Amino acid sequence: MSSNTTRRGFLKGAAATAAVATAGICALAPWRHSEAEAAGNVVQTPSLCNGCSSKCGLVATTVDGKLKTVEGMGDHPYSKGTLCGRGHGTAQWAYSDGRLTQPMKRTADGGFEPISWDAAFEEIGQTVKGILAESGPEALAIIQDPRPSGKYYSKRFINALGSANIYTHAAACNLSKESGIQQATGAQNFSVDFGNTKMVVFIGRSYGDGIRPSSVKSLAQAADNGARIVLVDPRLNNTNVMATDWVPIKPGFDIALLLAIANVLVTEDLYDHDFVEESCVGFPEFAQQVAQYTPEWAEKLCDVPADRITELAHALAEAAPACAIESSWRAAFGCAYQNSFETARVVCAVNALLGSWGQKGGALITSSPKTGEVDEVKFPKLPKVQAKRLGDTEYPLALSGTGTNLAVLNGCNDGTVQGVFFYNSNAVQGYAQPAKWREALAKAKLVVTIDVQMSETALASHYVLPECTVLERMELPEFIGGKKHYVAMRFPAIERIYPDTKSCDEIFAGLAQACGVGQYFDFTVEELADAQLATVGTSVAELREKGIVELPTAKFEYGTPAFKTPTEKFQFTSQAVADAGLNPVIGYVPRLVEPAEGEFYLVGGKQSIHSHTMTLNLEALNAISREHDMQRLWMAASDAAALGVADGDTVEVSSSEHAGQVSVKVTERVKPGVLFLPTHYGGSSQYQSRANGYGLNMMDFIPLHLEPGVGSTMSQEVAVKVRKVEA
Ligand SMILES: Nc1nc2c(c(=O)[nH]1)N[C@H]1C(S)=C(S)[C@@H](COP(=O)(O)OP(=O)(O)OC[C@H]3O[C@@H](n4cnc5c(=O)[nH]c(N)nc54)[C@H](O)[C@@H]3O)O[C@H]1N2
Ligand SMILES: Nc1nc2c(c(=O)[nH]1)N[C@H]1C(S)=C(S)[C@@H](COP(=O)(O)OP(=O)(O)OC[C@H]3O[C@@H](n4cnc5c(=O)[nH]c(N)nc54)[C@H](O)[C@@H]3O)O[C@H]1N2
Ligand code: SF4
Ligand SMILES: [Mo]
Repeated sequence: MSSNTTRRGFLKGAAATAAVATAGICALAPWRHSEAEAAGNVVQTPSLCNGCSSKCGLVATTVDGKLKTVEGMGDHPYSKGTLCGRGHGTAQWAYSDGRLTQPMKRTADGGFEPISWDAAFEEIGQTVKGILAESGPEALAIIQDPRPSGKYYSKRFINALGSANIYTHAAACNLSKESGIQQATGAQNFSVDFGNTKMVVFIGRSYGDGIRPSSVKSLAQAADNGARIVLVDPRLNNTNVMATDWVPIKPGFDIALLLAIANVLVTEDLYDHDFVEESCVGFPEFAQQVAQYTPEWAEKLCDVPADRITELAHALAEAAPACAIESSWRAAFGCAYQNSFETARVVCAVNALLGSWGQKGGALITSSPKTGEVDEVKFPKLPKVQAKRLGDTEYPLALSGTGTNLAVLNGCNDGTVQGVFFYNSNAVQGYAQPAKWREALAKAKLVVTIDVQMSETALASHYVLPECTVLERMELPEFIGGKKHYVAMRFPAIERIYPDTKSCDEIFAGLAQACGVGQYFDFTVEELADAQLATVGTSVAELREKGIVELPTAKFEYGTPAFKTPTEKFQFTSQAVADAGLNPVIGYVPRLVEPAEGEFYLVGGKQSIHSHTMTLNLEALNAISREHDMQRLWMAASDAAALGVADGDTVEVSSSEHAGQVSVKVTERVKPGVLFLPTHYGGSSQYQSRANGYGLNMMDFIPLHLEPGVGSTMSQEVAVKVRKVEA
């Protein structure tokens, strides 16, 4: 036997792919160890997937130095032994033909030419120093999609330069939702106690499409336990295999449905008096306001029959406190509408009336672990940043950890921002209308993108710096919260294939050196990782051996949680919301854009094999899309009949902003009057041969307007026309 390793602790339970596979969501053949073993020198390395922000634990197996397979890590709380299809697809990134292999610089004619790292760092450094001298640190900004090393190094880099302008993708994901939950509960998110729940209502969240393997498994367990699982969605999504009810709803009116449920609970005295009296502020004001939101009122807005709303409210009251409105993620109120922030507050209010906060089977608020202080000589502290982050004054309700990245777009337009860095972010294609991002970035003096491929954002940059791919690098420890606490780490499983690529830490250290702040980056990623891990009682060596380590800090118990709001109570009213000029009492806010006669609502959603914009060019995943025509626009059969459109026909979709053609999937699974577009398609980088021009990008259709208070992108505030394109 030629294997030089045995199956180690981190593989425990890795064969447990069954739950996901039986849900029909992602059935990839588990790896056969013996086959690989027969082939040569087998090495297994624990690491973390980078296919999406879940960063599931994985075990990579190489044979003679070449990646053979990846499997979900048995003990990782998100993978629980299973990776989703994207995890398998993105593992191939190292060998992808679409990779960036050396630094690139934009030429005068808009093309790109190779440049050495030294020259790129030097030129970027000079431009940054010029911007600092002329306009100060406020003119610099960085946008990053939080990754284990990325979130540390991008913040340290921009802060070292004296700028507070660091943002994530959240304004195009879950900013409104998390900001709303924060105003009500003090936490940014919550989870449902699926193992014990009797009833859960999903508001436009699809575990079967927007996947995290552990979530699919826990929902499957709830379904097996006989829980009632309600999907409120304008389309019947792929969680349907585990659901008991589909409530088709008019997009952007979930807030009306939820307020009417609250109305029934309050007016019929079905709410939890103890919780409301002991643990809440503002209930009397809320109760007075909610009296007008009757099921009949809601029916006219959201098009769900009043008696169905009443039945849902009664069923929830019956199941309480072992039930909850689930917290959702993006589509319905993460960043979609003018009322997304408020919808999140209403979700929290319903859970409060049900008394489900902290209860078995209810809505749980858990904690997250953190690294402690590390040696200040080796890892020097930065001077305090004096400047305020751009956007925070106009959008005071946006979560402080993320901010609104659209402040950068606005800043480029009005000249306050002149230098922009992107790390692991394709803002141009996904955070607002691409044409508007391109126009804004064209005004900046310096745009630098750190990516693994020529993304649409890279194309809008002066310099493109190639990172080595995920399984070729080590990153800082990733701390994972929940009922239990863990720390895991990304280790390199294969040698770097292209010597001219660098890892996140190396790139930021090089940039910092060139910009005159190199003294803050004089350590290796492994040194910092070890120092951080020592503060929680473990080490790089232990993680390399075990893959993941549980930390003793969680201390979760059922019972009313400590609400970390300014009032230390659950807040039906919020002073911060009042200060932002909005209604402090949780209530109704309408959506902004209404289709005129003959127009449609347009909604989007994930597909199990793609992540946002980044996986579309990967050979295996793109091939699956093409085999099944997954780029198609979903249209209700009755609408298709009225327009004379048959399955597979091509239509032109147009909004005030954009027009484009796509073929149609005619279906009974979408509400009449609503069109559903998968969100991954419509690539426009000519360097991505498979993604370029395949399908439509929903963001092209969306007017640029920001949600009041939080500054989210309002990704579904649009009305579209459709006409059949004659062959
Ligand atoms: N059109 C469209 N827009 C969207 C979405 C969508 O589905 N479609 N989804 C929305 C949501 S929910 C979110 S969370 C955001 C996500 O927005 P982003 O976080 O920006 O995600 P992606 O659009 O996938 O772009 C990620 C970029 O990182 C690059 N990348 C991948 N691996 C690496 C790596 O190892 N290192 C580096 N440096 N770069 C890497 C990819 O090539 C890609 O260009 O987008 C939002 N906007
Ligand atoms: N496959 C895959 N999984 C992912 C990701 C990915 O890119 N691909 N990304 C991860 C990330 S960053 C995110 S944010 C999550 C997103 O996770 P989700 O929010 O669950 O994802 P979506 O598929 O965008 O939306 C879910 C459903 O919302 C419905 N919907 C749209 N508009 C409305 C509305 O107005 N009201 C209601 N009630 N429903 C509506 C859609 O029809 C869709 O079925 O997924 C995570 N997991
Ligand atoms: S959910 Fe899928 S793509 Fe995301 S980290 Fe986990 S395995 Fe990777
Ligand atoms: Mo997201």
